[in-house]
Amino acid sequence: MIVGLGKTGYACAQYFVRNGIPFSVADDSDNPACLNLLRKTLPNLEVLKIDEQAFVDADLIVLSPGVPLMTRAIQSAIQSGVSVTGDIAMFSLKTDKDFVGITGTNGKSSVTELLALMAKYAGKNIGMGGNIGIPCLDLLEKDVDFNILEISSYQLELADSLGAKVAVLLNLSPDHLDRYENLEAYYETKLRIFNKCEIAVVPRNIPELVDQIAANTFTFGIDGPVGDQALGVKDVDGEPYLFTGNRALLKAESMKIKGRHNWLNALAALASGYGMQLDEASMLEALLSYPGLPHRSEMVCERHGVQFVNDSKSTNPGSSLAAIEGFANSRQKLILILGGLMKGADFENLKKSFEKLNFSCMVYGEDRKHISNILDPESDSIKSFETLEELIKALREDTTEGSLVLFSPACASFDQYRNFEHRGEAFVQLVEEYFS
Ligand code: UMA
Ligand code: ADP
Repeated sequence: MIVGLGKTGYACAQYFVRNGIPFSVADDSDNPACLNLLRKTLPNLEVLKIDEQAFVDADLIVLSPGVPLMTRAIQSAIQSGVSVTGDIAMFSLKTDKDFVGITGTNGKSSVTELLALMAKYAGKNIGMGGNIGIPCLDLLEKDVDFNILEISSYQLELADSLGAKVAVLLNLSPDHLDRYENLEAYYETKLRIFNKCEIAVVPRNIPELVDQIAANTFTFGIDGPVGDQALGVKDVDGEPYLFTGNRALLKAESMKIKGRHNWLNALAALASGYGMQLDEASMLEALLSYPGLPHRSEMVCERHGVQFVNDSKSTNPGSSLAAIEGFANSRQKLILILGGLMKGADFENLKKSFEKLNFSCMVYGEDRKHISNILDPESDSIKSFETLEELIKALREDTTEGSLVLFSPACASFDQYRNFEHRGEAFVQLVEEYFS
């Protein structure tokens, strides 16, 4: 029983068709995302609703990551002995190739793409997929040297013994609290990335983790690295350099990707590359040429001396904090734009940063009042707007030459946009319109 007919469900259905395995499909929607596509292969396919009746006879449920495991019908199927799995677990059982699994609250797509580029520069033929948008079951068909998977916490919920050759945790900060009972539950799910891995890549700022993991470990952090298999950042003649052990690799500012969070991403990708025995010189060459992904701390334009950064992919406070730390400096006036749906996230650290660093803040969208109340309960210094368009229109009055406008919403986009890409494109278009 395939539950959810989006990208995951469709890839799973194709896998079952290829392997002659009979299946049914269930989805809550009257018009599931990939129904028309699947009907090209199976014109008479009927889609069941997600309810207990549909699941009583199932041998196995393959659950799409967007359908919560706690869904009542899924829980009662489990109680009556039906096994539930996910595409990542199926992939790890079926693949005969090594794979790197990358998770973390933020930076997954950036590091997945970067590692893929490093592998290509090192002459490897790789497959890349998972949460980044290419369902992992599609990768089983490809003849590659190894695969690189971006893995979300939703996907890890359904993968007990992953068995990655290299398992990478980038960072942990509050997110998805609308789906998990508490933060611990979310963090525990993330740590499943290390189950049965051969090599672990671990952030040094979670020290208790390093001792917990029974694998060959690489660590990375913003501090100076100590010992073998430790990567970090150290100053050389007053300039920050990426280091492995006591060896300088390259000047951090020479990379196209900017901000300390991107230095950490670079170190995590390098550590993963060492784990996969990629040639170091090729990895460094890739690192210097990597432009980063759109909508992630992306410098989009400069108008009348004002710089505009599109960080629409920021859907939680942790990623906005990283962007603020990356861009806040004493030379430029920073104007931060927040807004959208908070998803139950904790904005306390963002509030501390707002108090400590000298930036101004504007908000829009459904949770705008809540956000400004948290950041600045005592005053009305935060300007608030219903839509992003009204905000950008008003922004013209607030910007002076030398300002930097950082669109890093810290929220989900679904109140007013289809997704983060749509939101980022809207931001760029509005800037073009009102600042030309
Ligand atoms: N559906 C239900 N009931 C529900 C929820 C969903 O019936 O309660 C149905 C919908 O009607 C729809 C289908 O399920 O037809 C969609 O399934 P899905 O939400 O699992 O989406 P997919 O298209 O299969 O995409 C999933 C990931 N989506 C989610 O985790 C929500 C994609 O990550 C991933 O790229 C893709 O698999 C391939 O692996 C997206 C994402 O937002 C980008 N991920 C989250 C994030 O990055 O924060 C975790
Ligand atoms: P993910 O795939 O985990 O959502 P992305 O690479 O798409 O991560 O980036 C999402 C957001 O997180 C962007 O706003 C980006 O600027 C920010 N970000 C990227 N790397 C990090 C990091 N190491 N720490 C914190 N934030 C980050």
